[in-house]
Amino acid sequence: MANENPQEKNKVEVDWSRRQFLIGTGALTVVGLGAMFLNEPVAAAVRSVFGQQPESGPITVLQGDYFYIPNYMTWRVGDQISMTIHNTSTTHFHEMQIGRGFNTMPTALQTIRTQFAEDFWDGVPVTITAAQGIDNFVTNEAKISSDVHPTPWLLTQPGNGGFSPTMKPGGQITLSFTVPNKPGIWHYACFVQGYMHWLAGMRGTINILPA
Ligand SMILES: [Cu+2]
Repeated sequence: MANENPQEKNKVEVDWSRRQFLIGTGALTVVGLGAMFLNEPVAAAVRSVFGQQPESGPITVLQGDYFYIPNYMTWRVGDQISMTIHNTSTTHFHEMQIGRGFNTMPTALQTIRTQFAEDFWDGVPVTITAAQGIDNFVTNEAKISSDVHPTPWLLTQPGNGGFSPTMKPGGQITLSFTVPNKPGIWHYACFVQGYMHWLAGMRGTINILPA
């Protein structure tokens, strides 16, 4: 009963392969455009079409003047993450706050976004497993379980901004944590030199999926 015609079988496989090739080429083209322009509407369209697997385990976030790579991440509640933040700049200090909303400060010229209004790290246990070239570290309401004393850097407490390490050029830090039950869209940003780094594009988005 089975179709034993080798030519017919071969034809089907060729068609299937060509179809896969065309889909793959199209995906690469669109992803390439999204990466080239780092254009949020394009990037969002790429993600909606092709989906995004949650990152977990060891991940690296590179800081530059003035951007993050990646500028979009997907995490899942309960996942264990070991995030290394590396400042690749040779000239500038950079930080990475994660939060939602903005605290703003009106000035004569414009409203300055000074930090996030809601700190993602509030109440989150965090372990620092490696650090070098840190300028200062704001713990805010995160629960730092690693021994950060004596500090090779300036450690500052709540009231000085959201949880954030600020890296000197070339500096890096590794933070280990379990993604807390805070699903939804969060943002990360560098507020060093005020609004300027954020305005220049030093920001990203984290989509946290429910467990
Ligand atoms: Cu910066």
